[in-house]
Amino acid sequence: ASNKSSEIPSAVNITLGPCPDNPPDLVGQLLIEFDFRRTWEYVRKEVSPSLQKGGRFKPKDCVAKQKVAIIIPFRNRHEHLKHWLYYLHPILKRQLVDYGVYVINQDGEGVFNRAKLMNVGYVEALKEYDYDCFLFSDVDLVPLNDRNLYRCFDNPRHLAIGMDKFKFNLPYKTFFGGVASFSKHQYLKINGFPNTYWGWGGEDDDIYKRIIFRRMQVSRPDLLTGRYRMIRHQRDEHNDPNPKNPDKLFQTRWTMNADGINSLKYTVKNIEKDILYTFITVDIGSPE
Ligand code: UDH
Repeated sequence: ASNKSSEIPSAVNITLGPCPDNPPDLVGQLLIEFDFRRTWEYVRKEVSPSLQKGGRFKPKDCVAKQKVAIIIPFRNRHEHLKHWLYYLHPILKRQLVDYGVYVINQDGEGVFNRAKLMNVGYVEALKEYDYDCFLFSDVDLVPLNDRNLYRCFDNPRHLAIGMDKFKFNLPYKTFFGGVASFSKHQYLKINGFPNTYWGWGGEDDDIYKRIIFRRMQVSRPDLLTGRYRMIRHQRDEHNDPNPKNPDKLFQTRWTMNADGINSLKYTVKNIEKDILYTFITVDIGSPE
């Protein structure tokens, strides 16, 4: 009994190794269905274990190579958010990333502005944690394959290349909508996203142009890995196609230097920490 204490090491020093590039628990093709009977209680029970408040997760047996902020532009799509969280949390856990989910909720009933909300997400996420990768996702898009990795690559990455609504193909070659990731460096190189695309349309093409004008390329998964299911819905209120947006695209080369992360202005109204997500309500103003 006298030497019992010497059998117990005074400090257990376990150094975790880096997470593998090919996470071993991925399964490939997934069955995705948007069942209206799925409740919030059920989703919480299924996916909150191992999450930390605010929709945060870290692999427990290895050190993730990237810290990924997942940013969702949002207003009035709670039903979609429920399905998104139900499917994406388990996928992201299997992908072994150190991540947090930020839902950026546009306050009020003004005209929607997707790209500006995504800029807000970038700034707000960085206030919380030293993220080095930013992944922007629409709330109604769920990948059909967990090998479509939600992380950053050598070039800005477009992940949602094969949506079911476009018959699992790109609608056009330079399409950049839906889900995309940027390292901090790549994002800053293009001055973030435009703040001036109010209403539906154009902002994703502007972002594509920024990437090309800054001499980067777009990285993509293959067409099978890049399949997505979109939750069917009606057109939202206060997000009609804006006829001014297509013309703005002729100016991107010049406007991108002054319209972006360097000109972003907004006011945070509220921050709510749920176990499944961080919900940030912001006043982003209205078109000038
Ligand atoms: N979004 C909201 N609330 C809104 C508008 C947009 O949360 O009121 C977000 C949401 O993340 C959505 C994304 O912005 O997924 C893009 O919205 P969108 O309307 O530009 O794109 P989506 O593909 O719809 O969802 C296109 C119009 C569909 C009309 C279909 C008629 N059958």
